[in-house]
Amino acid sequence: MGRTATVERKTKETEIVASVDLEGSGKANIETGMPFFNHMLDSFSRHGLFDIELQARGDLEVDYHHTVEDVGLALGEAFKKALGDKQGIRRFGEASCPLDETLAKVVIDLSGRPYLSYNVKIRPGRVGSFDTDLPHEFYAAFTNQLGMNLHIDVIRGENPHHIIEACFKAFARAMDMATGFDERISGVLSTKGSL
Ligand SMILES: [Mn+2]
Repeated sequence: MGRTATVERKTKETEIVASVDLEGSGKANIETGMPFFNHMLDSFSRHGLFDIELQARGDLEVDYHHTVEDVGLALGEAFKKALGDKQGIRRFGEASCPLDETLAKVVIDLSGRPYLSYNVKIRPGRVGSFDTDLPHEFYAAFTNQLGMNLHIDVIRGENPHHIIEACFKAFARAMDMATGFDERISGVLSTKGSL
């Protein structure tokens, strides 16, 4: 049985359709209107081995902020729907990814309780046309909508493109681990019996 979900989000600021397949192979079809953000979401799909289709149209002429945040909400909701009751999944995931001088570490608990700890020192500015503080908005929205505990730590790094990309790759790999099955787990991995 495939774990898939499609989510549509429409507001005065953005219109988003997002589909995810947790049993994918890393195929992505993503258009957000922001080339660098497309590149990061592509990387998330590829390295998490999730199939993701995402079309977002937003008021980019106002600011990228609305669209980045709403893409995070849509993907968080899609992952939540696709995960369902979380039977048999590992629940915890972690990964470290290097990219040249940068080393990023991500730890996830799909606990149902939203909490983001974002420890990323990055110089203010832009990568292409993409503000370096926008990933924080994306992760906050994703965390709140999915209900996960997400810790992101950049252990070292200088280049903003490398820092942001290493975080997305580590996030992808940690999410793949957390959402994946372990055949030794029966039911839901919680002493409470639910997540
Ligand atoms: Mn890159």
